[in-house]
Amino acid sequence: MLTRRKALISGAAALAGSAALLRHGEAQAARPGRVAGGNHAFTPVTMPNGATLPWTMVDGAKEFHLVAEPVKREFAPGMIVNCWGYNGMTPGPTIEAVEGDRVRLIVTNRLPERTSVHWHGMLLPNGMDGVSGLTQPHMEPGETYVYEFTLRQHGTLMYHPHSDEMTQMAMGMMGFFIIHPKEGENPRIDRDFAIMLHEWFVPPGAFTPNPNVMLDFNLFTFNSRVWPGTAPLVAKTGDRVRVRLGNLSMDNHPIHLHGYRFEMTGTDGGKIPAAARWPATTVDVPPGTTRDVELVADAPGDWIFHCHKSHHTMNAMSHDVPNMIGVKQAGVESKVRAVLPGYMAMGENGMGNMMNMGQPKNTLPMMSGQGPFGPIEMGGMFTMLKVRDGLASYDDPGWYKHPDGTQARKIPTPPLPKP
Ligand SMILES: [Cu+2]
Repeated sequence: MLTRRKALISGAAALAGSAALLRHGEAQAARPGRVAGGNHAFTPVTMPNGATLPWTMVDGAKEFHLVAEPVKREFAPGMIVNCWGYNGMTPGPTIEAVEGDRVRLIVTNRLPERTSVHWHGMLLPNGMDGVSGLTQPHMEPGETYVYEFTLRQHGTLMYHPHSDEMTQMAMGMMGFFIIHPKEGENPRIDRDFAIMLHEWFVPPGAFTPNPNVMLDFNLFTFNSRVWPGTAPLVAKTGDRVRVRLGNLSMDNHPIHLHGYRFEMTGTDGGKIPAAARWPATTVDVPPGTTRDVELVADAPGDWIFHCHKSHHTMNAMSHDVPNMIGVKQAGVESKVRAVLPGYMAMGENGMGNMMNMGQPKNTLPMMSGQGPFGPIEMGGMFTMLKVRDGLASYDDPGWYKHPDGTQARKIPTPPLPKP
């Protein structure tokens, strides 16, 4: 029999398990295509490497179940991290509803410490705000609390604990709460993605993040995955694409897309009026906010989408390495090896070829990922928008085939002045 937790893990599993989990009414789960939310059509949100939370209609409210608990998360093949999250995952499953809906959120605490859930950005009765000690008692291990309110807004909102926040958020406890506008979308959205940005310090060789770190993080994630473990965002040529970005980490993340201009169309406060938008290629997402950007996918290709802080596209980053760029190290290696067997002189010509050095167990290379033309030399907050003509499905279409005459090519080096 499916356990309840497994039933909540993925869209497919949720559908299969919903009969066991749900007692009354209809089940709603993430699936491709257009679905009805109340009387209003909307395109369901796609959580790359994540899932959407199913609900049942009970006594006039959409009822959602969240379980706060320790979870194991694979950041990329080769690295498993001991995190905390909801329903077996970090970020927790996306809650999706429509403006005007009544929602009931039933939360059980299976953590080793007390918690609460705060509904970030929500217009709600003060007693539903989830601030432990102020608006409710702490939710002790084993206890269940229910939150219930009517959605009076739309936009990209979030949920996270308001109880030992420093530990619980550093361990991965956060999720999206997405509210679609009741009047629908105009223009309509064809692909609607949600990506939670986060940062972690997992000492090399360790399995558990250290929540005491304030600035010097070494892993930077999209939906708690790092490149090359991040799923691509796939769209058909002509699709209108929205990407919703949420940030509950300690830093801002300037997220940049290649090959396109986009507009920021919403925040955790809702839609931005059309007259207030401007074109850009990078959107900065400060801590404690969400940003929605939209574009029309009119340029086929594999376009990278990444944080523009270059240390945030590295894995297992260590910041106390001496800078050896331009330092002549000829002869150094053999001399040092006499006293330190196995010493490698490195970094003289940059660090791009250092991706395959040996590392401690459960530690990813700093940069990795193989592309069609060689190593991509990235990590962390990095994925791709893959746009193709006439796609039959939104599965990963593989690498882009560049039409003749549209790709950089090698030519003989022309004579240059002497350096
Ligand atoms: Cu960043």
